[in-house]
Amino acid sequence: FDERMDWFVNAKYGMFIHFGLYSQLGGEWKGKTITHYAEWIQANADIAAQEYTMLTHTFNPKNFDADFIAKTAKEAGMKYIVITTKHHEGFCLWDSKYTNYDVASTPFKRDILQELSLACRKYGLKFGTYYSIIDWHHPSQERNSDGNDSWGWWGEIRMKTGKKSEYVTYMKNQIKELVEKYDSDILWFDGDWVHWWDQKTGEDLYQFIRSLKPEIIINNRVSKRAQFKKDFGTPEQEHPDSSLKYYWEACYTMNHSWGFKTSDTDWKTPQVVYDKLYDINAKGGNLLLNVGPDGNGNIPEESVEILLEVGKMLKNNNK
Ligand code: FUL
Repeated sequence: FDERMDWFVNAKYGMFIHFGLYSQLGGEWKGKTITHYAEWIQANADIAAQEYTMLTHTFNPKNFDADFIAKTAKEAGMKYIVITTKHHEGFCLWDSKYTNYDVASTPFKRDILQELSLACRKYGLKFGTYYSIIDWHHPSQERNSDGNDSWGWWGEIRMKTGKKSEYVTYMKNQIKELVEKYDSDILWFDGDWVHWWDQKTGEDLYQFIRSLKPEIIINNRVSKRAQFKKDFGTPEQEHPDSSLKYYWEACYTMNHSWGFKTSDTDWKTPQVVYDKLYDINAKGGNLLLNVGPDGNGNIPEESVEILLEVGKMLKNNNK
């Protein structure tokens, strides 16, 4: 039992936001719809780094409305929001001192994390930051020429010899920004499966973050998720059928893709979402339910409708 985890356990329900350069493409590249997740399009359509980088010139999600998003989450019965501050593509949604591959170098310029973290405070929501260990843009990493596992070449991206400590320093500097500038309540890591990321490096990073903000909550993908269960487990698009010995949060999409995908219209009904939430909570877990805003910054209407409908159902049942 850990007091630090109190708010998290009581929260039960949160919003995941997948947003990045890929959101502009909606899962399509040069007229073709790509298979699998839209936020993986750089890998799945095998887009050359130079060409992908051009997406910074057109990143201008003018309709991004942090107040609306936080208000919708609140009305939906959610207690926290976790946003992809840097997904595998490496692009940063805040003005980072440590890279130019960030929102400040786009026509949009606005600091998305600043706006969203403030909106969360306004509506009494906790604010969490997703941060990918894998980074397809950082010069320390390169394509694995012999990778042929299920994630493909990019999913097994390799650390260049002698570059690991430089990259870990980059991670620490950026995480310090997330904690100090935006007072992040949850650090949500991802990409722990790459071979060069080991349990020890992850545990050291965990300690480093706790030293910056002792009460912060960190997911288990900070280290190797199969071995490491602190602070909470992260089943993805599935959840255990009974309670567990450790804290956990299941993340789910409302359709299939995390990132915005035009062709992905197979939405779960509000009843299905409600039942999942109920089942997960009954087994002691949280539900982190995803939305993928489009290139203009709009959350798909269907997502908003589902969220608000589930919110009503929760109210009617006094949850
Ligand atoms: C996975 C990622 O590869 C997906 O793109 C998504 O972010 C999901 C929540 O985690 O590991």
